[in-house]
Amino acid sequence: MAYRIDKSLISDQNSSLLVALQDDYDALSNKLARTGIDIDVITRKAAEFSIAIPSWGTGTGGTRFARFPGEGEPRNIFEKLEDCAVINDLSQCTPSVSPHFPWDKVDDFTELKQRSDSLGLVWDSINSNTFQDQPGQQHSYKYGSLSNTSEAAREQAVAHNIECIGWGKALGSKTLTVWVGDGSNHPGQQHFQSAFERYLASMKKIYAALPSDWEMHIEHKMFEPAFYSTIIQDWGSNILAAMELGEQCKSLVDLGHHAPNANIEMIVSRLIQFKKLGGFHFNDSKYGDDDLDSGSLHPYQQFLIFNELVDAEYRKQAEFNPNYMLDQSHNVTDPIESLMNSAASVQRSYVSALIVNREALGEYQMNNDALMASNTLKEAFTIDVSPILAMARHSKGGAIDPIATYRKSNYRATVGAVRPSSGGNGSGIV
Ligand SMILES: [Mn+2]
Repeated sequence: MAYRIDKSLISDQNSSLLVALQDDYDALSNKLARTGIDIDVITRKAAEFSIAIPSWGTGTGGTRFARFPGEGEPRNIFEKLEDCAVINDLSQCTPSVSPHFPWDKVDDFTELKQRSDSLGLVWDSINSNTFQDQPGQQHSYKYGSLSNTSEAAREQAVAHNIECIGWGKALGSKTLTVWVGDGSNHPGQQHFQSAFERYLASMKKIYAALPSDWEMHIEHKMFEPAFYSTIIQDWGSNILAAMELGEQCKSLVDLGHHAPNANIEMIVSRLIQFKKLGGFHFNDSKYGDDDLDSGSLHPYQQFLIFNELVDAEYRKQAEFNPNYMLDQSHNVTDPIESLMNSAASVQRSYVSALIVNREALGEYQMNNDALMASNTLKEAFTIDVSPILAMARHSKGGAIDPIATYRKSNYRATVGAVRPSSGGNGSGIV
């Protein structure tokens, strides 16, 4: 039986915060009304916003040097689901979970589906894994998977992805996300074109097995684990592959998978324009693929990305329905707290983008008024939309202050008593 946060605890905590929240909400309502914005419309949109939790994010992360496990880490997908239910109960914007196979593989997918149903959770994109060898695996991925020079290794990787689609069907998912670590470490090690051709030929076999109502998302990553070249290293290779494969294949943008200072919001705009934006993995970074908490370093960049997304939403851009997901490594925080904080941070960027005065922005752009165009974005970004986020959560039975309520619940210590430590020496790559 899953341990859940007591609803009465949430309402008790909320009742002590509601008067102040209503004051702040009314003040913000008046402020927004002066520019013709109805706060309740924005709050309803905020309440409809959702972002998926990666199953692997519920465990403590680490680096290639070490991992320092936290208390009461989930030991399997069922316990990961319990943690995801807590996150959603308090945040009310994370109703879906993205699994990773074979990490989350079970014998009985019907049982897993029943469990997620009972916790009020649904399944987001399925992630395949051909970037590491599994025990007993016949062909190694040391020299790549879908682009391996060995046909047998490529076929094994294709078969795994097709198997993932089958498990996804059992769970009610509609998306397969493919990220491969294929690449090279030495100049000359790999023939670039031949490797990309092998990758595309393998991906075509997976695409052919895709149900007609599914999408396949390709995730690019600049470097790591390969440090000289990577098969899908940037959005250029990504969109080329997606265009080659067909309409059901789109590109996925992980914020940490670009060169430092890359203009990610412009990449997002390009993908939207050519109907190839499949989804996001949100996180933040300072040096590389740091997988830090979303919005912890570059909240303005996150806002600028949502400025493009909201623009597409308002324009009713064709084939625009991206999946939102967090993809972070929580090395020194309680993953549940980081995931709640990060989901709210992404939701905040969405809400801030909703209150941009788009009519004024459009006029400033047409008149080449760079300063006022920039100020229009900054104005929306600097308005504190916290009362909207809190009211959206409260309206759905969530916590006005998710972190405080979570700490008050004593959930971590409670599950810590029934989930023994998984040990601290393993690799921390998640
Ligand atoms: Mn990712």
